Amino acid sequence: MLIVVDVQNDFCPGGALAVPGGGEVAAIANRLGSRFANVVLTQDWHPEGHLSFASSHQGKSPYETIDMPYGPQVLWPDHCVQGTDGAAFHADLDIPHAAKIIRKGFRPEIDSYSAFFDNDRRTPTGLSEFLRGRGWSRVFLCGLATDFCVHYSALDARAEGFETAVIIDACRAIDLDGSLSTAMAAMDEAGVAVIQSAAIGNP
Ligand code: VGL
Ligand code: ZN
Repeated sequence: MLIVVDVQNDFCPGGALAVPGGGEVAAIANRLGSRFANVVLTQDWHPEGHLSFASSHQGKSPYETIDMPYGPQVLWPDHCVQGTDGAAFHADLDIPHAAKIIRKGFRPEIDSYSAFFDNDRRTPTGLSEFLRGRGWSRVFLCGLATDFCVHYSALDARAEGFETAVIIDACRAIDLDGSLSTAMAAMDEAGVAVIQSAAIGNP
């Protein structure tokens, strides 16, 4: 099955937290989506004033890191606020047979990069149970951003016992202070396969 991570306007050029080349992922994800019978989409979905926003912390600027009770947290520009155009999926994303949309990051005081758990690593989104309930043991990931939500989703997929592959040419990265190389090393270490979309035949 395929998980398409956060292909939303705010992560695409013109958006509040634009990922370089982010918009290119929509068409690639559509092509991939047509090869998979089973697809889940994720959607970053923050309330106004979310604690991952720099604007919620006096004197702090976007891309600074602070300590939260659950560990270090990068502060972001306000993005993917529930119900806004920035939180909507990119207009080109077209995978009508996607069976489920996992919304994440909706608790005001905690971020959620992963499609499986909030950043405290404790609160599940329910995705593992959904996948297991259908007997799916292998997940492929694509989307935004390689070094944040794709990365953490891939690590959690492995930790939850799923065979996991990231389709790297169908992802784009933020790359903040070396975060992309850190993410690639962590995924390698965890046993996440990194593949090209050309390798997808009939999964
Ligand atoms: C993401 C930063 C903040 C992502 C979400 O989708 O990778 N990154 N919220
Ligand atoms: Zn976010």
